[in-house]
Amino acid sequence: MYSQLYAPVESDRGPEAYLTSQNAQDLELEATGDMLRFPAVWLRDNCPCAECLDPGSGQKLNDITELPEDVAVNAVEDAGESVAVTFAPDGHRSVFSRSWLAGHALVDDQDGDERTEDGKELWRPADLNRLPEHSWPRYLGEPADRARALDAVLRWGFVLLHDVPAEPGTVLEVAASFGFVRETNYGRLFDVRVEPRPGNLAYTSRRILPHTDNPYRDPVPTVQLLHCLRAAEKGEGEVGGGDTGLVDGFAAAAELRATDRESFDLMAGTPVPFGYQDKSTDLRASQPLIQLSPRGRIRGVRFNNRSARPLRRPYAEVIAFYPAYRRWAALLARPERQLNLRLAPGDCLVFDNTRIMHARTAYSATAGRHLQGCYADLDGLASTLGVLQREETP
Ligand code: OGA
Ligand code: NM2
Ligand code: ZN
Ligand code: ZN
Repeated sequence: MYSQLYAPVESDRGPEAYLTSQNAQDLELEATGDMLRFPAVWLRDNCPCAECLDPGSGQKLNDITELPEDVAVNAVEDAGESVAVTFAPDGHRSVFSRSWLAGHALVDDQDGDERTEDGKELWRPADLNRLPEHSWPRYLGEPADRARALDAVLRWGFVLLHDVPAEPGTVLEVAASFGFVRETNYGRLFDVRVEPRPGNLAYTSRRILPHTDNPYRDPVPTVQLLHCLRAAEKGEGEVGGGDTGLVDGFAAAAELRATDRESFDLMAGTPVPFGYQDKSTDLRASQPLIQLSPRGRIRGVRFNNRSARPLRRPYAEVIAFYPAYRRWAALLARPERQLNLRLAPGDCLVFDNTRIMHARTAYSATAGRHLQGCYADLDGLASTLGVLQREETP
């Protein structure tokens, strides 16, 4: 049908859009200096006409099984800002804006997933020029400040909010400012303080090593909030332990991959059972300690020795797993990876529970320390940020 390699088609602006003779199904066009190529079936599936996209909701109406299997680009009219494509065999016509096409160019082999390490700034404490910290009244009052704070959670994995009134229940207002509380067996919110009969080591004054919460849930809550109502006191206003540590699990996993590929592969490839049981709860989930995306990029970490259950794998796998697990834990525990903070009353940490491990030092059981926490999710947080950014750049 097309004898030349590139046949300019019905363009009054010079040969900018082409059908290729090698594959007459494709559209090739120049946009912002690049030659882009789109398969006919892809174009047809993404047709923005009112028959294919519901104009009110913007949702797709078509069904892939109803598109002609031999769909091909039959003609192209390049009007500069927009490009009209007529398809064979049924003559359907679609008009795409050039900027939309440029913004949706096919990419090389990537996940296109901002949740992986590719969407993050990996850190050690020494890399943080300043802490991502914001004042709650300003966060509430100024959308641009709120956007920066939420962006910090996605980019760095955490944000520290100050001046959140140290009143019980306020942590729920913080969660509601960017998303939806994820209620769990611990309630909509939980009190972290010394309890007489603790069902979880969190409710003691023991030290807790770096971990992620609720590894025995699937899916895990992806955001955690910890709001300090009362810091540990030694008496006379002196601080008495209960300091917080944060570790970037993605940065640590990237180091494990770079320095000890075998251990990394074992952490990414071995499902580990986790569980939590009390009189009204029996939660179990089995997932690897390092979760990878379909393209093999780091996408999540789960680490919580308290809640790990006996590994039941073939003998040789168990033998191989333990040294790798020990190396991964040792890497996570390196002091130069841990950011140490001391939460004061009114401070509220918001962090990515699929990436940031948190820890606390021991404190005296009579120190009066009291935090309130709750869980939420990253998708809602990212949505709130997306809307704020839409308002910033109309
Ligand atoms: C927890 C926890 C942190 C703290 O409850 O899981 O990590 O600072 N607590 O008490
Ligand atoms: N608490 C604080 O995930 C865990 O088991 C860690 C969670 C009890 C809600 C503690
Ligand atoms: Zn259409
Ligand atoms: Zn915890």
